[in-house]
Amino acid sequence: MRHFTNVHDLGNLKSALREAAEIKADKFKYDQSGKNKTLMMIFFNSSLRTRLSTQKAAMNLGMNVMVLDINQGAWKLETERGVVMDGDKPEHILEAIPVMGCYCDVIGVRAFARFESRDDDYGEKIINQFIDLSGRPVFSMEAATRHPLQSFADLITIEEYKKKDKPKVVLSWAPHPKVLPQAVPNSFAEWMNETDYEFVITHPEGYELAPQFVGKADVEYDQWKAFEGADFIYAKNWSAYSGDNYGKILSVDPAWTIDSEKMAHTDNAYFMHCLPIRRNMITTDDVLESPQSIVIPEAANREISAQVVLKRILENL
Ligand code: AN0
Ligand code: CP
Repeated sequence: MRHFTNVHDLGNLKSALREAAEIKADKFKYDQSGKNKTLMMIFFNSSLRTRLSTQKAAMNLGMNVMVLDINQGAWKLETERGVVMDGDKPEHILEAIPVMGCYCDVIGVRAFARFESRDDDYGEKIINQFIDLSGRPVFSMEAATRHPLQSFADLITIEEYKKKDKPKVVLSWAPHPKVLPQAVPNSFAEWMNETDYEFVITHPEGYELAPQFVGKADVEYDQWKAFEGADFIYAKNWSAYSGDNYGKILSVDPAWTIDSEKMAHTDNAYFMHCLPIRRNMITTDDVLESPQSIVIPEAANREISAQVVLKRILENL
């Protein structure tokens, strides 16, 4: 594998899951494969899990790691070509990317949707420039439209906890006070569409995801109905995708908050969320603290998904 930005880059998911289980059983089995190789992690946005789990995964493989927070210590980067650079940005991304490529062997990039232009976001303008200009393998640590390391960890987690061959998995929108990208739900849907699970998406009207991500999922506007018989509830907020509403908050209706009454409507479902989560907005304290909440093992699997991805990139260097 050279680049990793979406589910298709990983190839056969069953063999990726087998590799994940192998790595989980012995994280240090391949501790020489990254010797004298350097990972550069570039963050345009904040992170707790991605930063720590990806760095840990790289260390498990014997890699060296450098972390750069653009906006905190690096020069602010201009991203538009043709701009007269007389403002607050001293460096252009067109020089910065090839320079960064000089100092490392693999590049991870976190660059969220900027909500200035839906075409730019859905064209993955930033991460594609890294792919085109760095000369290095590039992987997504959440780009504008997807968060594949998260979705891979989510799939590993569902496989570990499922009690049926084909569980019912429900992606549920929930309220949030700030504008959030569609990357996590898009990506989760993209990965679920590659499984044979029963997959349902529930959200208020107006929050439809892009059709290429919805795929063959059932969309159910009644959250209570969607929860019936569910084995996994995957909660997430996102802002609107459609038309003129792109990047807008259309609802903060607390009726969509996931509480224990709603969870009781499921088939004793596990509760999942990528974190960070706002308590008593997305879900209540008691759901998050219940034995059915698997948000911590889900986060722990981020180390495993990152390690499979890095191992495969190293094998192809
Ligand atoms: C981000 C998002 O919703 O995409 C990152 C989640 C992993 N969340 C926030 O910005 C709070
Ligand atoms: N889930 C996730 O990617 O968390 P961070 O934003 O903290 O990295």
